[in-house]
Amino acid sequence: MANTTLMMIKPDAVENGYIGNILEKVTSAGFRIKALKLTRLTLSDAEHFYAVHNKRPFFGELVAFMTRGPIIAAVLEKENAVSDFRTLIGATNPSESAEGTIRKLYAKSMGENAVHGSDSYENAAIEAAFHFASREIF
Ligand code: FUP
Repeated sequence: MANTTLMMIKPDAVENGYIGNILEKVTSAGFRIKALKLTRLTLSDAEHFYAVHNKRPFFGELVAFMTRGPIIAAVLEKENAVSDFRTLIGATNPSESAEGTIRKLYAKSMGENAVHGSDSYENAAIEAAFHFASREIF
């Protein structure tokens, strides 16, 4: 699982019809799709996935948002996958994201920011195992 990262296309971007545009940006930037699915987080899934933020004031809103509709989960592979993907998606707050980044193009707010990207290879492996069985990763 070296050189991999875990992407989620969040409920806002799915609702707004951006799945295809975002996957096109991702593959054009040189990422190979190793695993991909449309799924929906349960409340306990979202609380577990974002447990690191569970004392933060925005936690309730974050969990409500992430469970309100389907998401895309994907495992992506590329050299420098974690940092290159975070560059491609842009800053957490889309108003601070660089021009041309996925969040600048497709997100409207910090709370609903279109995509997730792992922040380390260690977390990428944990997050990939959260979403996918090993037989679903190619
Ligand atoms: P990122 O790594 O860019 O996805 O951002 P974080 O892990 O810091 O935050 C995870 C999610 O929590 C963000 F995508 C949106 C939400 N969040 C807020 O709503 N408000 C904040 O102040 C920080 C994060």
